[in-house]
Amino acid sequence: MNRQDRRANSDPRVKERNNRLKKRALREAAMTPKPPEAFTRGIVVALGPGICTAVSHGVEAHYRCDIVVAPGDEVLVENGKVTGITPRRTSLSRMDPSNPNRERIIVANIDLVVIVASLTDPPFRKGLVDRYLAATQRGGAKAVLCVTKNDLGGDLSVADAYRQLGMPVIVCSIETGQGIEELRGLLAGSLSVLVGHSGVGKSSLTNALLDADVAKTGAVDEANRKGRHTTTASKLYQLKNGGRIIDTPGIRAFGLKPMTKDEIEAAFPEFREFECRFRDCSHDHEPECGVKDAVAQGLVNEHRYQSYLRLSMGHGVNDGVEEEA
Ligand SMILES: Nc1nc2c(ncn2[C@@H]2O[C@H](COP(=O)(O)OP(=O)(O)O)[C@@H](O)[C@H]2O)c(=O)[nH]1
Ligand SMILES: [Mg+2]
Ligand SMILES: [Zn+2]
Repeated sequence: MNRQDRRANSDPRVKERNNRLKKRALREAAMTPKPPEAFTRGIVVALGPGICTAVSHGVEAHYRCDIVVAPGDEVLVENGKVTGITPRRTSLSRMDPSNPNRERIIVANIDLVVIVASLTDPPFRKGLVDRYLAATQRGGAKAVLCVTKNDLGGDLSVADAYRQLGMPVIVCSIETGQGIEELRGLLAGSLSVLVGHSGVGKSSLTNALLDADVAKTGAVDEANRKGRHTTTASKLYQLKNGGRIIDTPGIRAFGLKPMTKDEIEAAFPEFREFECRFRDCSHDHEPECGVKDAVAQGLVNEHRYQSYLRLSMGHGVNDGVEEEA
């Protein structure tokens, strides 16, 4: 500071003017849009090769990403690149088809797994529903069964076994609008994922729930009565009621990594009330098995018991039905 400046600084009028200028500069700085923050957190809504799309502070943007993330993950972004994941509250995984002991994460941090299954076209696959249910249980989320295409007819009693488990069951049709409002209500305020065989109507439900035509849907292939693969990647959508849903593509086969005895027991809670002669009864070949008796008396659903046997034998892959065209 030279002598002249010092003199000017001590002048009260100059001081006042300087103060005014400083205040104005501060006001202007506060109003100027800031450059994107170097560090931010976002929620993954979709994935692409080497990139992920995430929403951060209400803004959707693409970020470079070379770590394994899934829709629903909360990620840390540094300078346009995903560098970390917040520990997952829940997840839904399936077996890696090329390595039965490895898991592939489908979605993260979901509150609810909506298992979508049509009554007919394609037919209701109980084994698949039971595997999704076991995977949901394992991943820590809650499950809902959504029976679709009720306008096409079919036997609604397939859902009875699930109602008996205390699982919410919603019967829907996008043709008549049945069940859509009920489903929307159930999803309010939660993060949910729609899973199920391709062609059952997951993307159609997504569109109906959003009241918009955003998810691609496809006609069921007439030749083999299997849904055509139309959704190619999972995507997270925001509902008006604060709910968020993730639409997932059809998968070739929904396999489960071999389950532990505890995980299997947790997945079949309806067996618990029946007593067996042997403490460690596998409910398979042992005499005086309460579970087998319960099945014979119709107290435990036969197909649930068959699903249990397949899973406890480590056969978590499919139920002898080719799952996907
Ligand atoms: N009749 C009838 N058809 C439906 C219903 N929901 C979906 N579909 C049809 O089923 C086909 C597959 O639907 P899509 O939503 O693509 O199934 P996704 O593969 O599970 O996503 C499409 O042709 C839909 O129009 C329904 O409630 N009733
Ligand atoms: Mg789809
Ligand atoms: Zn037993």
